[in-house]
Amino acid sequence: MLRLHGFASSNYHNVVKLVLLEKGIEFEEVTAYPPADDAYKAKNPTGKFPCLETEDGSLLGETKVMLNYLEDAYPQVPLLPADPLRRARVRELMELVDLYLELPARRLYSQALFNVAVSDEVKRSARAQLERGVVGLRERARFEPYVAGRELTLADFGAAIHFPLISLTTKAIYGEDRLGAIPGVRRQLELMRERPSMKRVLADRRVDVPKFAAASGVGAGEGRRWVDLFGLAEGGARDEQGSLGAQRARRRLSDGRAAPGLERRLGPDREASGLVALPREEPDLPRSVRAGLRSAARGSPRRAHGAGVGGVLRGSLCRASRGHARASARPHQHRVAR
Ligand SMILES: N[C@@H](CCC(=O)N[C@@H](CS)C(=O)NCC(=O)O)C(=O)O
Repeated sequence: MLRLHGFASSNYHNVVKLVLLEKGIEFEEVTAYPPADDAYKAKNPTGKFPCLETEDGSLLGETKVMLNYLEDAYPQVPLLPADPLRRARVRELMELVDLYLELPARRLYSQALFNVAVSDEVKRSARAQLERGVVGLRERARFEPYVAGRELTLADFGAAIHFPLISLTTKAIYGEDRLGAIPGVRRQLELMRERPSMKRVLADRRVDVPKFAAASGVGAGEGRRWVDLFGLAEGGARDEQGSLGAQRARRRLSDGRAAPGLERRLGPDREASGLVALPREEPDLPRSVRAGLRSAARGSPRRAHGAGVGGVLRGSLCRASRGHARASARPHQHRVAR
């Protein structure tokens, strides 16, 4: 049986999981949280999550590679068109979403989601990349109603998982949901949310977020905030489908006084975004981790990592988890029954 190693709060993990579910492939999820320990790195040397173990025990890293493998090895439920050019177009859309939308948005997650400011320079350069992505999506995506046209394709899963967080993040940082105005995005997300695969992924994510927060070593209060934030991201471009957590998060994020102990921290960028409410105290991360996050947010080359400053599911938060996870002898890896 195939095994998907990773964690159910992770965007990239969930993209692969959606494709496994859509294709009706039997698989087992083996939960492993960042930071990658030696056992995980033996499976995926980059230490990135997820990694896919094939039926013969071979191991694959990199999400889009996994998707293409699943398409080649399990063609019964096709998620790419037969025509080579149309296949290439789907793959172009997947690259566009990852490179020019998800990765730059990820550089902003630390401020948008975790109250750790990113520098103006990071905001400027992320915006330039995001604009390429927005223009690319407008020009290349079809949304008829799916990203690449009338058929559901591999490109729809990354979109369904990443778009809501990108919307939330661009609204928080630039005061505008940069995807919201693209015709068809909202409808595609609505359709995707109706799919049983997506319902299952979102339900599993809800269960995992507190575990992920605990594995990352943040305190209970911050953990609850993460639950709320992920709930908010479920709403995506359309709010009304959000969970209870999403509704609570919206209240917290929109009026700074709704939740006890929270206040809006005044500052030019946050003030403009109107979205970030902060705990009265610093988030309950250890001091060394907060210093690391700030340093990364300033764009310090020593700390900068991957595509830039950290974010929730890669980079800073994952780095944030490192100290804690090492200090606590908490086992990192366990199997989850499906
Ligand atoms: N290019 C990778 C990106 C995967 C990625 O960034 N995963 C995050 C979790 S969503 C991660 O591994 N974070 C831990 C880290 O960066 O150390 C892929 O496509 O699989």
